Amino acid sequence: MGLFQKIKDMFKGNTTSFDDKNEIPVQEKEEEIGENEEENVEIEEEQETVSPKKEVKIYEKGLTKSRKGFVSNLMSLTSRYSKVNEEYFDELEEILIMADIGVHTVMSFMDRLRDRVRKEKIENPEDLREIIVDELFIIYVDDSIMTNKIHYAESGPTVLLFVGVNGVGKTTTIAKLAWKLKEEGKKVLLVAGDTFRAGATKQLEEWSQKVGVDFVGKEEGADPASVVFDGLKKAKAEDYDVVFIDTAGRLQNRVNLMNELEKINRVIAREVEGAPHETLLVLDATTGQNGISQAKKFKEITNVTGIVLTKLDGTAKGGIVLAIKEEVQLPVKYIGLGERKEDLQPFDIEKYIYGLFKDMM
Ligand SMILES: Nc1nc2c(ncn2[C@@H]2O[C@H](COP(=O)(O)OP(=O)(O)OP(=O)(O)O)[C@@H](O)[C@H]2O)c(=O)[nH]1
Ligand SMILES: [Mg+2]
Repeated sequence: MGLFQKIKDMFKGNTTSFDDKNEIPVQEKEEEIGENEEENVEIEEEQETVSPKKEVKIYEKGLTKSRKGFVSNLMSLTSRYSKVNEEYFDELEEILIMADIGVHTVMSFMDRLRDRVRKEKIENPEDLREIIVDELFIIYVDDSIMTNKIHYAESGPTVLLFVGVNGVGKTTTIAKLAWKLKEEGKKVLLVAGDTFRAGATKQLEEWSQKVGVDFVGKEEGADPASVVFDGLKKAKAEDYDVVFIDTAGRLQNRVNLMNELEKINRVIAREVEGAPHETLLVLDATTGQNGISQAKKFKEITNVTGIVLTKLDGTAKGGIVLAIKEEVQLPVKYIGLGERKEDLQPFDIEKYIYGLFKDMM
């Protein structure tokens, strides 16, 4: 069975794989992280529990823009052509490139698709819908290296370092994930390693209060490595499970950024063996190819172990996940599908494909 069919069976009108017995009660209703709450009414009413079924809904809702953009272009292409021909292929190629999928991925995909069309003698574009989804994503699904699992320390605190350029969503991602882990019963500490931008430390402190976790920070302009040192000392002395380190996105130049990350990493490695356990690069999905080049640069200056792709709810393109896979070769571990704390989700390729292509299924 193809991937498309498998995912369709998993999610579409099939309640057995997501029945309510899997639901985990949330102790109490928390204050929402997001500000534009009117738009969220539909899901919010059902937010009493966090279940796989609700996670699928968050994917569906967060990918609405991409469905209306990328996927509806794809569907209209199928309905405009009665026969698969050269013009059809040209248009398909253009739609995929416009969807941020990345030129290399699109080219090799087009080759495979043409091959299948020839071999299987496919003439009707309708018959290509499933094949397109299968061929686009099969590499991702089959690749076990692309795990979304966070690497936790076997003993002592797990240290998660967050890096990325300014405005991509580092601080809010930390808040969302800190909330999630706290709800799972972990003792969480936030460390304000961004002492560069005015107000950055205060912003993280406010988040720590909102989501109900602890915080370590110093005054603006303090040495970030010394804040990290203080944070890790506290984490070890008071048995924290997870330490989140926020860093500055905006430094005068690349050399400064590199030096600062090196210094922070030295302190982390010295204080906690095997740390940082993850260095998560935060990318803004709405920046497309620019995000890809940020990832390449960060990979050169520090040991990035995974990607958090934010603001997927804000893009009509939806294909950047594939470009990251092809051009950056790092796993996407979390995705941001909106501004509420529940909207940060572990990246799951099957839910993602369903959220994107459900109208075709
Ligand atoms: N719609 C949407 N907005 C998001 C998401 N993630 C973050 N944002 C918004 O992006 C903006 C910037 O987020 P921050 O967390 O402050 O970004 P940052 O990387 O810490 O920025 P600097 O501290 O300036 O480097 C905020 O308004 C967030 O609410 C997401 O998944 N979806
Ligand atoms: Mg920040």
